[in-house]
Amino acid sequence: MQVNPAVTALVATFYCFLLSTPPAVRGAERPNIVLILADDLGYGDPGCYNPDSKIPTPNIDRLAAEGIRFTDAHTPSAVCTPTRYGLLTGRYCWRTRLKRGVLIGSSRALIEPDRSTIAALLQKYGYRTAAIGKWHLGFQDPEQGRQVDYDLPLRPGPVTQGFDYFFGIPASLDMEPYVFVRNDTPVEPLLGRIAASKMRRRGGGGFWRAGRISPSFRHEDCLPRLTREALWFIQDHQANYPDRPFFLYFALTAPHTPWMPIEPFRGATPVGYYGDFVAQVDWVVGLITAELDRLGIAHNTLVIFTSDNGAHWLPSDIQRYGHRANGPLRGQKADIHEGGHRVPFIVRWPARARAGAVTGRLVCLTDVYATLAELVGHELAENEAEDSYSFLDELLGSKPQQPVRSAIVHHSGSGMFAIRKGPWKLILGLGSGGFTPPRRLEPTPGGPKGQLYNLAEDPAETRNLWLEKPDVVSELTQLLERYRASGRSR
Ligand SMILES: [Ca+2]
Repeated sequence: MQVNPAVTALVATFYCFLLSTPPAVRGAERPNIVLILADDLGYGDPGCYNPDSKIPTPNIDRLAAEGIRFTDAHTPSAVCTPTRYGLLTGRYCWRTRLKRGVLIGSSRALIEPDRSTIAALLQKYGYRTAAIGKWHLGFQDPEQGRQVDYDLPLRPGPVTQGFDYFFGIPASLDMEPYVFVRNDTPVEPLLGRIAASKMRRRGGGGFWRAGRISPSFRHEDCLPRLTREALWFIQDHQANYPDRPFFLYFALTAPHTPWMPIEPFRGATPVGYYGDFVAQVDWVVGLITAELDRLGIAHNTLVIFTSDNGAHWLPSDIQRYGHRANGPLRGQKADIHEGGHRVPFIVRWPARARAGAVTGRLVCLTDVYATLAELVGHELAENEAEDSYSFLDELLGSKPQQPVRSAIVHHSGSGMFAIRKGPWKLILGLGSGGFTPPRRLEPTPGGPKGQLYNLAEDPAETRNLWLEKPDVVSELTQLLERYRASGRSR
């Protein structure tokens, strides 16, 4: 039979189109989603990111080997609260009332009541959603008062912002009040007080601030308790809602201070309490993935593992332990330099995503929103996830159906801005903008007013090209201004 070559070509083109178009994953095929967010874990802690890491991380390494490891992934801020806002809403936090720093345990809700979150999005598409772990985004309406009243329902809060279930602590593990909250209620009254612990880096015991505490709360028990809750949620879901997919946002309280590894991990690494705590974090990751295996649901579960900012790791720690928690990157947590916000980012989805891949694709944690939206076939509204770009094509190895991120805004703990496009990174200011001294420097007459680095040639940000490349300075400054003024970068 003669076949018209034009028809053959047309059919071939059609099949190519089908293959290159990632259809939204529908109904019963939708994957479970487990998003594990470590707290202050550095780019150089997991072995898969740093062959010289002194901390064994076999479970995180296994996720990377079975999934995709991103080498140029960034948190939208170099500290906790704003990163969490950005991750959940797909929008940079500096657009909100919080312009620098973080919330504390008595802060009112930061996420605006009319704003969607990834949890609310997934709820709409049939998911059961849970947040377990550190919230750190405030409770109750800021219009109704300044301080959270823990005797009243903690609404707005996780359960009004898209989560069917919440179990966790209000803020960081070194911030009072020290109490577990289930849904919108503390599990125990805040009857006690605890004095501050100042033993931060030597002598163990960890660091926390003085304040209110519930009778049975023990800092050391926090991570194991949260882990049991996360495992329980997965088991309960499979037992009672097997026909629906679930979304678990598991926000670990570690390896943030206080560094309090439990017994099997004490002394397990040559990196002190911090290293032992990171080893415990890795074990927690392994417990979650083992549970997915045991229940036979790992194949169609999309697991994301990442961190909310870089490690709080001083030059003296590097010297003392010979371990680079932020790898070869400059700076640490809260800094505008790469050590502050470039983090491990691993995605594993055996059913659909590429396995064993490493990518230099530029992503921001705000991009999780648009990626999951594309996955379920949701079109973003104008006022939804304004700083979010889908990277679904990167997971599937397909042609992008949506614009790909070309630039990213960085933000330090003290509110210093930077913008990155291609190899160029422009920082609006001198100094680290964070924990590393000097935080801010005034320009000298005739000297640079900010910092410009070429990360392709100088990944450790050692050579400031601000004066040599005025065109790049001008172009990136304008782009950042546009992103700030327009209320969106998508
Ligand atoms: Ca953090």
